[in-house]
Amino acid sequence: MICVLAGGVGAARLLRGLAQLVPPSELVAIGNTGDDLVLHGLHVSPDLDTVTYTLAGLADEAQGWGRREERWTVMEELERLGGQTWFRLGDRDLATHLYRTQRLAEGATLTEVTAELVARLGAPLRLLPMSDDPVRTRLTLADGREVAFQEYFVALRHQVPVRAVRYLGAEAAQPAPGVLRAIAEAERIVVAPSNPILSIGPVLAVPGVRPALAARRDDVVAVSPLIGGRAVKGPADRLLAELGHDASSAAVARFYAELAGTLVLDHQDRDDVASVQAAGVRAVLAPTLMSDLARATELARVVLAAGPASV
Ligand code: GDP
Ligand code: FO1
Ligand code: CA
Repeated sequence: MICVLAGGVGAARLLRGLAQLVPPSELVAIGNTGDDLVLHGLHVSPDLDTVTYTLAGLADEAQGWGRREERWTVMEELERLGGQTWFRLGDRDLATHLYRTQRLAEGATLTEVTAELVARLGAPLRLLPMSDDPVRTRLTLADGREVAFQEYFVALRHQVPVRAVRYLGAEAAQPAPGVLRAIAEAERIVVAPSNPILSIGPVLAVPGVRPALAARRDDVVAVSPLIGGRAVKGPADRLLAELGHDASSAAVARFYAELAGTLVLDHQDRDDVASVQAAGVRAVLAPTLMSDLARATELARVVLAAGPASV
């Protein structure tokens, strides 16, 4: 079994490659829920949905979120009413949030609802939310104001400097059923090339996850989300710099050094190899840009072969 710590797009791309090589029952992703929000009374889980839609072949991959062949009837009418339309929920996507919210109201756990959505939409993996308890990523801006994740990411278009990040609720959260067992039993644990602070940070903040990974450090392979010191998309490079790390794959290695024995980094970052090794992390160079399924599958192969024992 292969276990993947997952955010949104960066994780979804690698998981699609892994799904070409690993049967669905043997591919387990632990998904970030720090991005979750309640809007119009609906529970929205953007990263869980990005993974589910991408693996089911239903994602709008150009946009990076939501469904392809989407329609916007509800948002258009809501706009006419003067309702909240800053966070756009397409008609097809809305069905997911209606379903999730209703099942949660009936007493189902997020773990159960996520498994139902994955099965019904036909995504070839097991997807576990990191926790069934609420954990919410919050950012303190340079001006001292604290905002919720989606206010930073969508309303402010992540164009504002950040002074600090915290994961509200994390201390009191329990790992979802199956999370610690997946980490303990996996042949290989992969930290996806997701935003270390905004996507992987919340997963690591759930009590028990860090020690479980540290105990498997030799079998943990992280993939750097930076290529040539820059994020492929989104604010990962800027955030790392603002929070006192470098914007480099070497800094990503240091960030994960206690948990990951190996870092896969792009050939463009070959000058970082010595610094990665100085952090006590094995460095594996590979092409890491997953611009299509073939390239994602090649990177998935590298990830399975990296580390002390290939799987
Ligand atoms: P989000 O939750 O949708 O923002 O997505 P993630 O946190 O999972 O992924 C965002 C990160 O993925 C960014 O830092 C990107 O640099 C990284 N990323 C996206 N595509 C690729 C890729 O093809 N290769 C690598 N190495 N990183 C990628
Ligand atoms: N991102 C945006 O930039 N604008 C949106 O209107 C928006 C809506 C949206 C709806 C459902 C969903 O699952 C994701 C959505 N996202 C939107 C992406 C969301 O902000 C993600 O959390 C980011 O990609 C970061 O992970
Ligand atoms: Ca995310």
